[in-house]
Amino acid sequence: MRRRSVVSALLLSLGAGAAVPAAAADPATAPASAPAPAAAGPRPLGQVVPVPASVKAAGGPFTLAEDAAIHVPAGSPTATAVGRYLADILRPSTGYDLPLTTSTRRQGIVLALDGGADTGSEGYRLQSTPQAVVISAASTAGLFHGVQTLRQLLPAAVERDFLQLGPWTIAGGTITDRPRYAYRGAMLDVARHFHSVAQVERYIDQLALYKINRLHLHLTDDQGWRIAVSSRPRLTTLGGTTEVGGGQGGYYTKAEYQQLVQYAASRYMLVVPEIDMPGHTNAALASYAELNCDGVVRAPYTGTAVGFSSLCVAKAPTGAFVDDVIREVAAMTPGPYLHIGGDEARATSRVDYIAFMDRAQQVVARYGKTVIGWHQIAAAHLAPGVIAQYWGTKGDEEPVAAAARSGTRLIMSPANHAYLDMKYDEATPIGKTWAGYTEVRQSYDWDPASVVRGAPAASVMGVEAPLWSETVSESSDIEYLAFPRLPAIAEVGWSPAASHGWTSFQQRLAAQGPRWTALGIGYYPSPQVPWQFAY
Ligand code: TNX
Repeated sequence: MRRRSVVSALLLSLGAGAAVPAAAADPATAPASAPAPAAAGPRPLGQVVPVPASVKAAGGPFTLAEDAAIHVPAGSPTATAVGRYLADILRPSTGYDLPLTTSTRRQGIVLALDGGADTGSEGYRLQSTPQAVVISAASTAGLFHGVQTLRQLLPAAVERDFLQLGPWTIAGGTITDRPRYAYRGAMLDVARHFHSVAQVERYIDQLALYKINRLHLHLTDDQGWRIAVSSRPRLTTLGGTTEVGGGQGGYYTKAEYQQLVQYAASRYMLVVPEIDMPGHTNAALASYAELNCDGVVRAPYTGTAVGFSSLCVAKAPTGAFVDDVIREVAAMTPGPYLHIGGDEARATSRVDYIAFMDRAQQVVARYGKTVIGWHQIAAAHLAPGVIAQYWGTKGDEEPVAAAARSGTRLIMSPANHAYLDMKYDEATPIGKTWAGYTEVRQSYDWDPASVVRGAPAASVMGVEAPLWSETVSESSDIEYLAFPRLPAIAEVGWSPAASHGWTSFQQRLAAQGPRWTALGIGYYPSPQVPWQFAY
């Protein structure tokens, strides 16, 4: 029996409810505005991030009963897995048993694979009535995203991993929701500082709450090579042992990488591996002498400068190396995308850069994958289907616009809005400043369709929030920089353009604070947001 006495639940609940985020307790960083009081009764149906496409309040609320079940469709192991995922979140805090059942009674929590045509391949409908909260979708991805909405409609205390006092009530009505963009990504740089499988999985769980569906891993850079390549063992036994600041680094074995890919898949997230070439390659150049034009092995690098390294484009061993690496990484990648970097290749001549990127595209295609490259790849001859990731700040890069007009698709990561490693302001203890201070409103107020002048809106396939890790080593660093900005970019990627509005977002974001506290996320308490602390 999971239930405990009402008295102990009350005590636990009061203790937890009194908590405030560690960072917010510091008067120097506390928000200027007074914390808003916790609202009485269930939160309004649309008070979630990202804001749903359509919300219609109606009827009485739903309250989760102690003896409720989670109904899943018969014959769908993946939908059952979504039900289990939901039960794992709800059981510790509610203390309820919440058994999974395939009974077709529409009572309690119901997951149904019968979404109408209007929810698309990732959308869902959520109907809340006094009898049941029903999430229906055409796909299990849609059910999973609907579950994230359900979580956010419940009191924040539901995220705690020990018993809390209910009631667990959701306002009545219907949400019909589907994403604006199919590609909604986050990038983690595991090269500058290595991040363990457990750290990446923790971040995946946090990203899932905001309906992010792509995890781009920046696996290689000057300071470290993080993915095992059997045909090139020294990349990891040597190239994997360094990181910024002189720490011990690390790398993923193939089995560990598979574990990450599978964990992400269980959260409906596709891993996009990046092998950054021909620059950002000192870790490879330090592992294999033959990749250097002078044949002399490079010293390992633990600083933070960029733009000094290059594979020797003209040499035959470089071609063989690229083939080996792309072949093995493609084989470890169930998703369609393979990112080949291509940024800041300042130590590669323009002629060599174009020759290299032209060839690398062919290699990726030979192993059955679709190329993504940083937007400098537009200088090369882009093959049909290639995707460019825009990370500029001005939007005036004509080669990128021209490529988009010729059919290249774009992922939007404008550094002055979407870079999670920028400092919030001059007091931010970690992060960089080259794209400017980036407060949460700046992360929110942009439209992916109009970032690059002259690029057709239809060329934009989505957004991505990169987190470079020169100054980031612990999960607490990741979380301080990602929250609250990651949810802002997630909403830009998911919600209809017409729903965009800072005032509404600010209020909905404020209500996320107690949820992050319950999840152990030490967020940046931006003074732009009237944070709620009680839940
Ligand atoms: C630029 S964005 C880089 C990275 C750095 C980052 C720091 C891009 C494609 N390259 O190498 O880590 O700035 O903000």
